[in-house]
Amino acid sequence: MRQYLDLVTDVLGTGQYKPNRTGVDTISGFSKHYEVDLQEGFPLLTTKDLSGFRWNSLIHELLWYLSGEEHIRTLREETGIWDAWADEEGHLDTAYGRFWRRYPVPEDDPDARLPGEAWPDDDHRWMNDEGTFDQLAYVLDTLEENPNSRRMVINAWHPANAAVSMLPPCHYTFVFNVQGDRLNLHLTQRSGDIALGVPFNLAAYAILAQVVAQQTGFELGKFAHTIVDAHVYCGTGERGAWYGDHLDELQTRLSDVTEPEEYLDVREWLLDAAPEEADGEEDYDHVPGLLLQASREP
Ligand code: UFP
Repeated sequence: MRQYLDLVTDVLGTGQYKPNRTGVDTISGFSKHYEVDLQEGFPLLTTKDLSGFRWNSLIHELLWYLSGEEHIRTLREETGIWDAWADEEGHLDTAYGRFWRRYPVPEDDPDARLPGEAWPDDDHRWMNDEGTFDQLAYVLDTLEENPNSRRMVINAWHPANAAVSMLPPCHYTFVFNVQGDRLNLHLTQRSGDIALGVPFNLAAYAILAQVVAQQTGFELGKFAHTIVDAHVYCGTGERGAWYGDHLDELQTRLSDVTEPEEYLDVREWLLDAAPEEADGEEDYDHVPGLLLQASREP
């Protein structure tokens, strides 16, 4: 994908050396942005191995976000990618889906809710029984009822949680935007590991855009991605040698490719990775079922 390779070239060419909390130093650039037209195909990086179990992890991680679960008890049967961050019972504090589907709302008491502030009532259609807010339901309904809205934001960032979390969300907010009959998605990421994290992040949100477009009847539009601190780990620093060096790998990826890459057809893989019990059955409610539904349509 040309845009990814341009991102790598840009950061390596213009970025600055930057130590950070990990003990492995980076070459880092500020506010990097690219866009991909999803109608031209799926932005899967053919220079990065996203096949097999990695693809499977990606799909299950996305299903997990959509489920709204704050624990990984189901997810860890499929992939170990979040195991290191969770406790024995499977709880972890970087639970994107928990905020997507069940964002905390101040309780109905005078101290938490200031006079004049607007909050939905407990029986409001986007409130869950436990008094949390379903951002995804809000967006899906708004796409149907008022698609010109400029407020279709889903936010995984909770400042108080983020301040004490071991790993606050990296891809922390995204916005749907309709232009004509096309549905676009813009993702903002505060911190992006270009070699390791970003290929997965962009693939996951491209799938999400695809399934939401199919569910709501829009044509697929663009995926746009802004990365505030876009970095490449360069294998120096106190833990550098242990962690390794992404520079060599990225240089190989750059030199391998002379033409914009071909997109791969992911439909077959989606079907392979889909859990059987999610086959349109009721145990998966409306939204997690999206991915399946989308992957089965022609
Ligand atoms: N990172 C990503 N994408 C992700 C994820 C993590 O690029 O989806 F979960 C990288 C970014 C950064 C590190 O290199 O993980 C998180 O560190 P920090 O919180 O210090 O930014």
